[in-house]
Amino acid sequence: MPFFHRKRPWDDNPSSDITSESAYLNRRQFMGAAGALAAGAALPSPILASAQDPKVGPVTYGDDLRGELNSYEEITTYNNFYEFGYDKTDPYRNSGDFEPEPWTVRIEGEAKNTGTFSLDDFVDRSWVEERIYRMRCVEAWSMVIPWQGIPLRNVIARAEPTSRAKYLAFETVFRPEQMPGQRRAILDWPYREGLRIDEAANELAFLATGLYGRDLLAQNGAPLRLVVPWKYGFKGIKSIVAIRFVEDEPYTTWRAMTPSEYGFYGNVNPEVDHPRWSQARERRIGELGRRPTLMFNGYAEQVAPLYAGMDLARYY
Ligand SMILES: Nc1nc2c(c(=O)[nH]1)N[C@H]1C(S)=C(S)[C@@H](COP(=O)(O)O)O[C@H]1N2
Ligand SMILES: [Mo]
Repeated sequence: MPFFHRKRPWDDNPSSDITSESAYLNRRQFMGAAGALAAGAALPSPILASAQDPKVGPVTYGDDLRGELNSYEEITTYNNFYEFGYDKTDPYRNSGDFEPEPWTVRIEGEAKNTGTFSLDDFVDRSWVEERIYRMRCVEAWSMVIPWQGIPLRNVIARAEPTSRAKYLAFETVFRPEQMPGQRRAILDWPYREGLRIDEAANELAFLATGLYGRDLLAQNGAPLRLVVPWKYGFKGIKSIVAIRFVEDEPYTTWRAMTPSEYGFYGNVNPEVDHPRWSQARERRIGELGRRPTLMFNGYAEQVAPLYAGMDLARYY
């Protein structure tokens, strides 16, 4: 069964998609019921089996946010992805030449199981989950997005890092012929990001392959992108081709460009302002007015222990 299909009717026209959002929500409800049944039922049923789409998987986080979901159109037409240009609509307008398949991911550095993997080998389908997460950009806008993908901690466990591995360094693909923004020196390409290894092993850290039950579109970081919902969006590196286990804090693109504005951590924090944007409040896309920013974007319970004893105004 082809997992990474491209070119589907909705690829070209996200706005025709309102009906399939409700279809998605209904299917989710059905799968929830099927899952509950399957757990308690003795008899396997062919109808229930067909509802178990390996691309979607069980909802493991954020069911309580289902009522706040942004629309598929909002999530796929209002983006930051400078490889395709500066403006919010550039990523969906300028990504028509981008080819997300075939795709390979390199696992490198301080780990036992390094190598180059095809995406199908990299994404173990039995790991696929759905997670509804808040997403908060440092520019003070936010969304709620239903992702599908795999826990980053599973990838780390499979790689078997050595004791020298203290950080993970991620790298975006470099393809100026398919990514018009990369033909100019907007950033120091390729885009790079990193996490401390204990952050990367946190249960919330996720590698997304899809959203709303469909493969990721180019503008959202096809075919594989990082999602770390307690951090500002710039940490969520898109179109990943390499994950390297390293001993020292890695180079990260935005911090290297403007260290006074961007740190290594990028944790959402209403009390630490960005020089150009107050972080106390945020604009949820689709809402009028502003809402208060939540500490760690609402995920303090899961991640605050990672930063115990650290001065968050200094390690921003
Ligand atoms: N390679 C790459 N990854 C990137 C970016 C980028 O410009 N290039 N922008 C980041 C920023 S600033 C944000 S807010 C999120 C936006 O993700 P979304 O467009 O899927 O909402 O992607 C992040 N990942
Ligand atoms: Mo961002």
